[in-house]
Amino acid sequence: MIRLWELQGREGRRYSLFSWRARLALAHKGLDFETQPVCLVEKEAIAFSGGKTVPVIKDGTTVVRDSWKIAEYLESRYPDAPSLFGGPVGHGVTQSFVTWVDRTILPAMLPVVAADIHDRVDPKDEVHIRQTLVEGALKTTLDAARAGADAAIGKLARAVDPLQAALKRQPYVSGEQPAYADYALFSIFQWARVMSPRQVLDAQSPLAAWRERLLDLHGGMARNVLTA
Ligand SMILES: N[C@@H](CCC(=O)N[C@@H](CS)C(=O)NCC(=O)O)C(=O)O
Repeated sequence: MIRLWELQGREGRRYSLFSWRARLALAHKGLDFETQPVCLVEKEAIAFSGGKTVPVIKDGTTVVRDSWKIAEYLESRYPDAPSLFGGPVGHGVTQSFVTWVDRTILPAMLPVVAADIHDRVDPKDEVHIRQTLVEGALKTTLDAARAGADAAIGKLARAVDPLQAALKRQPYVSGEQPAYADYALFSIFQWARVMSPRQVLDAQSPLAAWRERLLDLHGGMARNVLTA
């Protein structure tokens, strides 16, 4: 059985966005896995991986760290299971898309949810989150992040606008069926859903309808979790 190390927040919330990518990639491949929750400050729990971030997977004796490397590993190790990329061109385009998500959509979502994340992480991780996400990445204080969260939703809406247009034409980012590009984008919205009570998307929009389709996939594995 494959094992996945991921983060655990208050009341057992599973909020690591990069781990959601690994979870959905494993489910897409039809692989059984068990999860091993860890706190951000418990680095010794993942020291065997040679790094300090989750997700990490262990498949037999093979250890893979980093969500993109995990997707590439699963695609090459399990070639007969449904494809995450759809061939070499899809592999390349997906990598470009994931980079755009990480450099545009993730930074647009962060000011919306940072204070809410702080409030729902394991108490042991509160200082780490404040120092890394709020004071480090956002270069602000927790109070200012909280006060500015709603205003940041407008900027997020502008950042995701190209996706609203694309998803009017096809049901998934990857076309007629979901694949890894969908999971990478969805992970940002799942991060928000698990940790923040804010409505981050216009409920009538194509992107909100797409998020509902993603929540239904793989037996509703992303829908049926503890949320904010
Ligand atoms: N590029 C990495 C990024 C992973 C990452 O940043 N994970 C976060 C949790 S979502 C983490 O473990 N951070 C460790 C820390 O903040 O100390 C990947 O795609 O797996």
